Amino acid sequence: MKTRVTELLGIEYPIIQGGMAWVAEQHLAAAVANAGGLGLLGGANAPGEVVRDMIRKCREMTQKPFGVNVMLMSPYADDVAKVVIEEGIKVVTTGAGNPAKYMDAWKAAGIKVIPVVASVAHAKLMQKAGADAIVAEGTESGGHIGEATTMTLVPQVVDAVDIPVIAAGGIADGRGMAAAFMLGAEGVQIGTRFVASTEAQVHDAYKERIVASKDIDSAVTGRSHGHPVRCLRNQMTREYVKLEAEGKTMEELEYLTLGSLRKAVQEGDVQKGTVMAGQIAGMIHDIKSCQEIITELNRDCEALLHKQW
Ligand code: TUI
Repeated sequence: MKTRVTELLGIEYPIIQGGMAWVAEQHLAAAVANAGGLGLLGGANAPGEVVRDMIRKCREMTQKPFGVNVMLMSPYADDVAKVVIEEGIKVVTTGAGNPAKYMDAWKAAGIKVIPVVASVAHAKLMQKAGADAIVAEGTESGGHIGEATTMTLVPQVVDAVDIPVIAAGGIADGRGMAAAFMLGAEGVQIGTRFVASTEAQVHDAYKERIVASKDIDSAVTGRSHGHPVRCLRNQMTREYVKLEAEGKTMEELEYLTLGSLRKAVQEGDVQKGTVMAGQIAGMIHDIKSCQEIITELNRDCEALLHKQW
């Protein structure tokens, strides 16, 4: 499947791995890259030097292209924005904000810039600012989310911009990928399916929580203070949502989520930790290699796109 996205990124399949905080490190990004997709390292809240180290380690694990996701709410976003240039990274995706202030420097360094957006207005703004492509991320996604669903957001963004659109949120198999193409996307960004992969350096308890989850097992914390985050229901989300309903402020609730993603990813505390995952977790029943995931996605997507109805 050749699209403007495979051309732009020099990859075999139009599949991008999400730049997930604490999850998208060198083992996962290199495995996705080696399987023909675009691997991404997640800058998350890490200092620039930590990201530099991940980039160098990833280079030792793959000859294929990979990128870095710059999480714009990070206190280290400015540092990470510089590190990607210094390290000669060719693709940057951004999340949780507006990357306009970095755009000129990144473009001058020959970086392909792909902002992740959750609205048509932000997509248009990003095209105007010089973005090379856009990830339109629906509210089905895990982590920090917007309001629109993938089904409604993707075609509206496709109509609003000329640059290629990559669909994200709720995609984990060939059916979802084919559906995204039907909506006009030229690539897909996939997160949760890659968390439940053999290569992801994520505690087994986290992967098993995804495998065990059902369709309505996710919850959104932080809606009341404008920072909605989707994760799998547990002791933490129950407590959080209850206190939110009682009108507690973001500051008063912070103790519940401080370091909680790391606690879930690294220590496997899936009760008190934050188990970020998308709504499609309910459809994931096994842990597979990135190679298997990517091969099956493409095979099943292509079969559907060629099917005679
Ligand atoms: O960024 C994401 N997903 C994330 S970031 C993250 S780390 C985190 N952890 C705890 C709390 C908050 C963040 C976990 N998951 N996805 C991309 C995305 N970007 N989704 C929504 C947006 C977005 C939202 C508002 C992009 C832009 C925006 O505003 C634009 C503006 O002009 O500021």
